[in-house]
Amino acid sequence: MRTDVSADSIEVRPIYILVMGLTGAGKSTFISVITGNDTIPVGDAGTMEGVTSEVQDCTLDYRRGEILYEIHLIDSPGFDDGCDNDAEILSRIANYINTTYKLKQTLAGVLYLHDITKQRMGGVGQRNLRMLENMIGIDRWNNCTLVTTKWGCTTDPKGEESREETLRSSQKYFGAMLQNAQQAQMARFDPKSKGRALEILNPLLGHSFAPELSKQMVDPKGPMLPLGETDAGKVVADNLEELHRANGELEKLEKAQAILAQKFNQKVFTEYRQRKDKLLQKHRMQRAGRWAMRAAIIGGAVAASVGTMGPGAALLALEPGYEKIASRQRRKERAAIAKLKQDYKQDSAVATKTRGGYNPDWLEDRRVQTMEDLDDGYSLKSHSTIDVSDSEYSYIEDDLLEKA
Ligand SMILES: Nc1nc2c(ncn2[C@@H]2O[C@H](COP(=O)(O)OP(=O)(O)OP(=O)(O)O)[C@@H](O)[C@H]2O)c(=O)[nH]1
Ligand SMILES: [Mg+2]
Repeated sequence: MRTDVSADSIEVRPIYILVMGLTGAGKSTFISVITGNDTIPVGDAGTMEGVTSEVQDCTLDYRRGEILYEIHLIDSPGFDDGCDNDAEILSRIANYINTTYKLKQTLAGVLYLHDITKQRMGGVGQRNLRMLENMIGIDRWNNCTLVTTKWGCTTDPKGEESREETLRSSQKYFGAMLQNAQQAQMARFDPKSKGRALEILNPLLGHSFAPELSKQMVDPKGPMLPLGETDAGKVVADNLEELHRANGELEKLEKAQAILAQKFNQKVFTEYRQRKDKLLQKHRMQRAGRWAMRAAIIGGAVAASVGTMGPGAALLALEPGYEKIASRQRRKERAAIAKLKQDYKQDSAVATKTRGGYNPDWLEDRRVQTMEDLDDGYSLKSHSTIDVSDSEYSYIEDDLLEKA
């Protein structure tokens, strides 16, 4: 079914998919299963270890026809019952998606994970859903997939089915998003099947949208609101006031209010982007210099030995001494990028008064698109590769080709 595709004709397309949900819903598990990356920590129910506290980016290369999707799955910290930190979690997610938006990177979709074994969805779950709805924006809900997890983990399969039906039909739960003109999708996650997990991602691959939260916070044509005045932020802010009235914990309230008062810090963003561009330009020139040097070495060696050794001489001609220098230079370049990222994280944490700061992944150079570029010192971290043509997932591609 599959036709051969040459390396030249493949287009690399980086896209971002945000994974959200309450703590323990299975976000990290989903990402670990789909990327095959078993180093991602997942929660241990007993000890609370493995809880994700920072926004994290895990990349999966997924080829469909002539497009190589570089899918960035963004693992986010889960909202939980202690609502004191709702503001902090929302601000970390906001910082990530706002940066993605500012860099014109493609946000393809949001997966919202929900644990089907939960007997009921309490206040925190419902608040989280309202925040999600407002964060995306009503006319963009088709970019969201509501994914239920932990199927078969109770002794009552009928109960699981009936909870799914309640989620689907009630306006309090998923109903609003599913019965909208731009409707969200619903899916089930099975950790035993990577193939089916990929099918959850498939419909989102061609999407690209601007979340309402970023339109309200960072779009220069928009109102440039602080977090707490955006529609999503208001859900948190209103709840904080209620909490305060109920148990009057002033210190926590003030901390959360400070976070909600935060605006996207344009100054730090612009300054670091300029510094990054300068650094990468320098590295690109060094890289060009390295290749020129190699060409010179090969040229000289070929001229000297091709007569005696034949045309294969070029392959033997790379000067090992020079490669040591080149590799030292590449190491220095990597260290400089790592330092810049670290500084950015720290400075943005100070500027926005949040723990963690902005996710430094925007410093990765999206213009680096070929394997040669990657080999030559630019790091795109934690890559997992699935070539659908060579694996058990090939049926997905066949299926799509049939539909095309
Ligand atoms: N059987 C089964 N277990 C699951 C499934 N999804 C998650 N788990 C388990 O549920 C626990 C919590 O999963 P995590 O992936 O850490 O949840 P999370 O959403 O990342 O949680 P936070 O990082 O705290 O926000 C882990 O022990 C997982 O092994 C599922 O679909 N089936
Ligand atoms: Mg997690």
